[in-house]
Amino acid sequence: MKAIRTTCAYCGVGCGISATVTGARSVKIVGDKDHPANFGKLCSKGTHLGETVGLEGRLLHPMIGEKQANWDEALGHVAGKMRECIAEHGPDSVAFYVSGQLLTEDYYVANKLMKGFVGSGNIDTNSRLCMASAVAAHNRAFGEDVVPCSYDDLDAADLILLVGSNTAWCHPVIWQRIEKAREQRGTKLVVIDPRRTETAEQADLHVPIAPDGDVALFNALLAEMQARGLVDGGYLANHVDVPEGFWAGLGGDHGVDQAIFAQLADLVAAHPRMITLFSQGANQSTSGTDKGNAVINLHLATGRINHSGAGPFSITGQPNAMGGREVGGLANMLACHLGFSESERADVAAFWHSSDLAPNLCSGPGLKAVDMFRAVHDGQIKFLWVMATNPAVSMPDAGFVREALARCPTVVVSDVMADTDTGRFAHVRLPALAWAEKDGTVTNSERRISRQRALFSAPGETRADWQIVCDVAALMGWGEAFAFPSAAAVFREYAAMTALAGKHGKVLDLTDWADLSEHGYETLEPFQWGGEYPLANGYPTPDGKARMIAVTAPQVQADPQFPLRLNTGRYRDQWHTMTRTGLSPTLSQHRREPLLEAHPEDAAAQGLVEGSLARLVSPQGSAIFRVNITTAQRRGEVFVPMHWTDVMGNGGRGNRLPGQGTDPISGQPGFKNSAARIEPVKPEWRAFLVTREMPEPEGLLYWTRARVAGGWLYELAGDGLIDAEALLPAGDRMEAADHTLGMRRIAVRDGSGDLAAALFLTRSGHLPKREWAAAQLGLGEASAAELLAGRPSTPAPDRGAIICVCHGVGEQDITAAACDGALTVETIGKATCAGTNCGSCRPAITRLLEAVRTREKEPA
Ligand SMILES: Nc1nc2c(c(=O)[nH]1)N[C@H]1C(S)=C(S)[C@@H](COP(=O)(O)OP(=O)(O)OC[C@H]3O[C@@H](n4cnc5c(=O)[nH]c(N)nc54)[C@H](O)[C@@H]3O)O[C@H]1N2
Ligand SMILES: Nc1nc2c(c(=O)[nH]1)N[C@H]1C(S)=C(S)[C@@H](COP(=O)(O)OP(=O)(O)OC[C@H]3O[C@@H](n4cnc5c(=O)[nH]c(N)nc54)[C@H](O)[C@@H]3O)O[C@H]1N2
Ligand code: SF4
Ligand SMILES: [Mo]
Repeated sequence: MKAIRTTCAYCGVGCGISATVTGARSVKIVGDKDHPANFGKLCSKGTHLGETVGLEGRLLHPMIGEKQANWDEALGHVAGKMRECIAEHGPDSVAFYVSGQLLTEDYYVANKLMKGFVGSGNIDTNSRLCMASAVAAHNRAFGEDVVPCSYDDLDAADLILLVGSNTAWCHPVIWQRIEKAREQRGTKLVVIDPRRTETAEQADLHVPIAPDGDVALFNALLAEMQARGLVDGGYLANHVDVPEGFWAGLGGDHGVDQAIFAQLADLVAAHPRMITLFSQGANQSTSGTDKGNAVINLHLATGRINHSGAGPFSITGQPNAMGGREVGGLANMLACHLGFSESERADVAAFWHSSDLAPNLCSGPGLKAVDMFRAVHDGQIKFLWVMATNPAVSMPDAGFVREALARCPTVVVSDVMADTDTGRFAHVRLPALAWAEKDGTVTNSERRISRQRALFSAPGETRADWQIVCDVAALMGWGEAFAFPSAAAVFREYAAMTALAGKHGKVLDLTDWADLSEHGYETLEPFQWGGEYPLANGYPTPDGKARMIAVTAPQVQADPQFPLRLNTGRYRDQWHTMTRTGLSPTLSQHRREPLLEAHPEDAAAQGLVEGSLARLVSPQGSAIFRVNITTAQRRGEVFVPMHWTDVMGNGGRGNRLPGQGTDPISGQPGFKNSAARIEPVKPEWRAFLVTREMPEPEGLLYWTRARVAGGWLYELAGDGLIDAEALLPAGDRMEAADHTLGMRRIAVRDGSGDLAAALFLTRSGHLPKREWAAAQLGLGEASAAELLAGRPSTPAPDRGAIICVCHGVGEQDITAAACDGALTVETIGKATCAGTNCGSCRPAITRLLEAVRTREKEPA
């Protein structure tokens, strides 16, 4: 079998993969040693992509309502509704909500259809929730959305500041690169994050900043550099426009502990080769654009930009967040980094021929995501097409978004999965090709364009996203402009169109690829547009100078009803709304449940103990989580994951809570700093269920499910009696109960005597070990007595939480090895194999080793 080179489905690092197909739907995945983004490395998510390529849960046929339809019916329905809507209510009654998980080719045709032919600006993307503030900051400072750094700069920097980035979990291969640089050349690392994440734990300095304290901190740092004489007057004079009164406006309280601030300032002063990597702690804020500019100001003022090892580096989240920005998928851009001026519009109209086919080029920007869903809610938008994103989960105030979807006369969803929270609101569902089936290009954080290549043929009736859009466009009567014979043809047109960007003074330029042949596209090697330092020859502004932007710290208004600040984000091994990673037993081990992380004093104030349940309440809604008490949280702040959905449970749905507040410039929601409070939840009973089937529990206070090998593990809690019938499959049933303890255990075997399900309930006591119970699924020898006793007759050693998912190594295994003298990540690797494959767990191992060392130092 020949290996096929492709690009990872997940994050914006954009790692190259070498994939060898090993069966009808199976594939062996290794890192591509020749790919300049990862040089052969992959994190846990990339490594386990093979577990997500099966057809379980896939949407394989077009659906109108709950009825399977053929493509002609489904496309006819979509085009018919869209035509009706435009005719009756005008083009702005139609909207597309798309995604950084579309390929550039998909994005290009969707944008062309909406802005060039439907004639509305109403196409926005989930990048609004992700990158919009960085985009706006780039536009303000540089005149164009251009990232001025490359990954190589991480190897060349002497100091790396991470602002609002949990790099070790969310960009693990960049993290490994940073670690290597630290090892090899002593690069210093600072993490600016309110939480002490695994990333922060590894840093030379952790700055536990107050939520949204970044603008004040960076202003203060810049003032400090000025006071120390480190501002680069020559660079400013030649290359930067500084607004009047700028320096006087830098004052103000930064709120960071003075000693920590002094250490930070010393590090920044001592290391001119400095990279500031920023991510969602910066972008997802009502002051996100200002944060980006505060970071960029520091780099411009000190001349730390456009040369090796220096620059402000916004890293992207999704595999093609950058490609979407390039083609113009954001509502406030037209196409190819162009805006809506008369001359830009005229050139775009001429290029797309929309002027003669349909005189329809949109007249200005469309609605940004949050406003778009408001317009759906209030009935202005009557036709919404969602592609490759799950807004019923991932938008802020998701309860409101669900109401909007429920009210919308036509909701079309293109997805790869049959059952998603957003799909449940769809009138039409269109089956798209998934990763490993689709062909096209993605652009990563460093502007590098790589191919995703198909490994398998299209299952069922699935079609490429770009093809689906072109099919609808053809039915609308615009076929001539959408008659692309291949993904390569779309790419060529897009590459040719970037000539317009050049004409209007932009840096984006792919015209060298405008004549790429089919073969050239097939064999395309990863390439970086703009080169390493695309802004080194002047900024794309009228005077060629960058702009410093005066920014001031935001004011926070305390709400006594909701005294806590709610922060949200990601887990190491889950991807967003879990539609794919949630199917992997390996990846599901790291965190099986959505945790509410709270400081010990905040937990104690509500009488919450570790592992209990708590209700998190905001003005928008509430959700129940498992409590995790940790000093990694600052007092007064709590953290929950964004991942859990209706499909995965009724607990942990974090996105019901953040409000609709957005950054006034970028329109990006402030996901990381909402008002909230916590309340204890005291269910009468707790239970868990291991089962080969997938029941949908009803009427419970709390339930979540997680994938395990051979089935699912459910956590359950409720009041009154449990409806065991509704949860358990038919079969040979054995039951044990102890009414004084309020204990109930039920095991169900199938016709061949194998364990099909087991339910364990308690009202006051302990529950058996989940790992052990889950491992009995499907086993014939699982003895009824053992199961009903709730423990194996020969107990296996307790391995604790799984730390290394690749090799299945538990916390206890690592601690035991450490006590035997393996006190480095390397020797732990030799002793247990942990951390020797993808390396994603190495920060967690370091943390355990720290704990063992601290324990050893304590007097017995
Ligand atoms: N495992 C995994 N990796 C992923 C993804 C995933 O779903 N799972 N998604 C991908 C995507 S699309 C994205 S956008 C990236 C996101 O990658 P990251 O931005 O690294 O991830 P987050 O967990 O959203 O948030 C980062 C950190 O910002 C901190 N923060 C919160 N408020 C503030 C603040 O006011 N100031 C500062 N300085 N920090 C703050 C949070 O505590 C959090 O630790 O990850 C990508 N990679
Ligand atoms: N509270 C909170 N909320 C957040 C964030 C946060 O930090 N906190 N982060 C925000 C950020 S940065 C992001 S990027 C968003 C992500 O949020 P979403 O984009 O909503 O999350 P995903 O689960 O990635 O959704 C992708 C959907 O597309 C489907 N899909 C996958 N591949 C394809 C394909 O090739 N074609 C089609 N048509 N469909 C496909 C998947 O099955 C899934 O339903 O969440 C945002 N929401
Ligand atoms: S860091 Fe991990 S998730 Fe991101 S692209 Fe690389 S392998 Fe994929
Ligand atoms: Mo993102």
